[in-house]
Amino acid sequence: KILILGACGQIGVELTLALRARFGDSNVVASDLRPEVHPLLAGTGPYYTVDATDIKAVADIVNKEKITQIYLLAALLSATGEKMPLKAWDINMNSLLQVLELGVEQKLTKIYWPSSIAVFGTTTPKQDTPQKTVVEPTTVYGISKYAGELWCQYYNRRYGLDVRSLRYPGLISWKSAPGGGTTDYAVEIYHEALKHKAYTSFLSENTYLPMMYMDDAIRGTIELMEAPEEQIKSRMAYNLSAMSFSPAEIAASIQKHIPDFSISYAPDFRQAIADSWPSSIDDAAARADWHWKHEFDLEKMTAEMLQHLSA
Ligand code: VAH
Repeated sequence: KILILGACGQIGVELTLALRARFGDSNVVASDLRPEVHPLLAGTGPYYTVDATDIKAVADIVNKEKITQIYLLAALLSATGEKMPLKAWDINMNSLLQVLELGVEQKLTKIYWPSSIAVFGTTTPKQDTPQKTVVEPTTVYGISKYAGELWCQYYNRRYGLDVRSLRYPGLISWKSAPGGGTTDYAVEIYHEALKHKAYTSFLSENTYLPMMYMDDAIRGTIELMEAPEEQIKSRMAYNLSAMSFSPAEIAASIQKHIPDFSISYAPDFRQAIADSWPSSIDDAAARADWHWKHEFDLEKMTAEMLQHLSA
């Protein structure tokens, strides 16, 4: 039975839906800070309001629901993290450390914890960033994600805990809204294109970033978690990649559907965060170890996003 912490977030909603479709609604327990469950999850399975850093409350759910796996998605992302560094560190790290400890105590069979390409910094090779390279994160979010990867590897080596992780690129989804990320422009742009046929990007036009459609990210997560343990060669997070594009390129892909859509640029504090990240990622390890392959490119994603958002 799976417990999802942070089930109402951008990834959480989609992962909860996908796991419930796979294992049955009652076998996937959703939880988040908010008192009301996300509308898309309402009535489809158990929900608890819980703070992922309150390990006693989390342990109570684990015992009550006989949980055997935890997916810990609760976190403050890059842009929010820069506004409240110590809170971001506290939420991102204390939730993880307590869940890892609980995993050992309760002998959980598997734990999932997302990392991000945000672990890479300005000293990392920017193109085709390898799985193993210089990793010097410059945001609190990136620092917490890399530190978290090292803790996951520690708990696997020391206690044999089967904890797995992925370095997600920017994720684009329509079912759930992103929150506090630097790549969120790539979600906002579709909503604005349909509403106003115009969008002002907070990243400059040639800011190339690794990106992925949410369907690919969810499928990759489930494929990673279901891979036989002996295929998991890295207990740091796996690089995961699909495509890279810039605001100018995503705007051009939208203009193929909405010819009079226009984009303007007003870079803000998030530009410096984006500039510290790679432009493209080498995910050869994921492709070799557990046969990862992406399915959505920019054109296919834009068609899907506009179709679903205008339905
Ligand atoms: C963020 N969406 O912008 C997240 C992600 C690589 C970006 O980690 O912070």
